[in-house]
Amino acid sequence: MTMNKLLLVVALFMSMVGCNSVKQETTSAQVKPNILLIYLDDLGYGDMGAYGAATNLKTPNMDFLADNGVQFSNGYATSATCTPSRFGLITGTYPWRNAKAKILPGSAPLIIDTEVMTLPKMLKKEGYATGVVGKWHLGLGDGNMDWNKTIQRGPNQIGFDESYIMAATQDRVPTVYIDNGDVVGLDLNDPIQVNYKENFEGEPTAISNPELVKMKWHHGHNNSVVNGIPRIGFMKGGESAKWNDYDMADHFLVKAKEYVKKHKDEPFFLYYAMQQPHVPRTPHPRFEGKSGMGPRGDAIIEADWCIGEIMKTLKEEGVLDNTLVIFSSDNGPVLNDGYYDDAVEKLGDHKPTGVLRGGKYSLFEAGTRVPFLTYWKGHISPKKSDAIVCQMDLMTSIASLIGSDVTTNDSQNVIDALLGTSDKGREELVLEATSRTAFRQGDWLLIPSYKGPAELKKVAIEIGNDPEVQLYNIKEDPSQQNNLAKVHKDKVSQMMTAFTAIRGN
Ligand code: NG6
Ligand code: CA
Repeated sequence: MTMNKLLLVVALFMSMVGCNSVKQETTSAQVKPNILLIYLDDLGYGDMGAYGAATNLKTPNMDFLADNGVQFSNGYATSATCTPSRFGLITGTYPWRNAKAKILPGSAPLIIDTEVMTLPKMLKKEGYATGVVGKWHLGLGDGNMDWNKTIQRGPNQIGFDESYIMAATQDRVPTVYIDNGDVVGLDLNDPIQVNYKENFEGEPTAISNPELVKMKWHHGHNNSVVNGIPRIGFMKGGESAKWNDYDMADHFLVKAKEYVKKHKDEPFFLYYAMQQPHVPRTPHPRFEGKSGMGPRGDAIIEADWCIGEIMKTLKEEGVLDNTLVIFSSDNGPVLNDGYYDDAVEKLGDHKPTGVLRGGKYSLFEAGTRVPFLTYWKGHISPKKSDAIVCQMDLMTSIASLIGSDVTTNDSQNVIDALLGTSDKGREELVLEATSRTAFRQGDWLLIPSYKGPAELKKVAIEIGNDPEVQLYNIKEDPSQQNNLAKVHKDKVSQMMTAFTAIRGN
């Protein structure tokens, strides 16, 4: 080789290396976006403007994400109740595989094995800062919980570097915030005790002391009374640590904003698990009357405002175009979930389930089909997508986006659908509701025969039980009015086989 040729080869090599490193830099900058997962509690398929909410239920910030991102019409939670849905979201595994993934009391131990891979662990492995702010409801501790010591098993042991949470739900004790395992504002001279079986001697309850109750209970919710709101479970002590229900949204928002500010210079994952519009609905007084639908509507408007604020923070901190925002809800809607709060009386013509049948707790579509949005400024083009996607898929999908090979048997890679570059989502999905399962395949939904009441009377929701097998074409019949099981017997048996193959029984 002549000197000139050698120089040329070296120059070419250098330029290739140079190019490559530049390219790599850009690519790695592009493929490690921050992830902001905004997760509501009991927001229904029809509970926001872009999904057809009544016009007085104004949700401009949620609608912004829908109008400028991908709005899914077939986005699913894994379950029609909270704990199992969150289990699916965090572990990428069907919740019905874990017998403990049921609505948990506030005293339940952590139901996620600290050894298994999780969404936050996968992100941590890829260099992300990981944080959760808001509702947890996946259990804490090991069954012998002492709330007065640092909690040893919780979000920080399954992949979150930082956590600021409530243990279970707003209607369950203990009614305190927990900051990285420590109860916030606790006075150790007034220790907290929690019991879900029996009351502590001499402590008032909603039954013994009805005069303490400001928000009346309809069913359940008649144990300890905190801030005039009767709860599920008994709690003693911890007076200085008790939260203010009406400040809760503001409180979590401050924590979420602080998290973004603290981690804006590194890739971060923030799981912002909002408490609205789950009961007890306690929007801050400045939102009172805003929806004309009572506290449930006002709480949704409050949640929408919070979303606007966190989006503003992303912008102000200069990370908006490097943040993939994912928005969804843990299960479908319910009106009366145990308190008299006008949710039924003031509903007007609003339809929380949209066109869908059922609601929270239901195997019908409104149990698990929820608003599902992705937004990433400059990277996602606005689109309406009919692809079937499930929250459980976030683990494998985000892994593939950021160059991790983590996956699970159940979590599928639907990243192209999530980014709006493909219309192809899942082919099949098993749906769960209060320990029963149904099967979606393409446009079809199969609900096996289940004994038990057709309707949960107290919440006035049809939960999908029928001694007859049910088969619906939910593309043509989204409201599930025509059971076609007798007409399409072959379809039933073909789907039953595929369903059983996944369920394993
Ligand atoms: C139910 C509660 C309901 C709600 C739900 C959990 C009663 C009678 N009902 O048991 O109010 O707390 O559990 O909701 O206690 S979830 O969204 O967290 O799954
Ligand atoms: Ca819920």
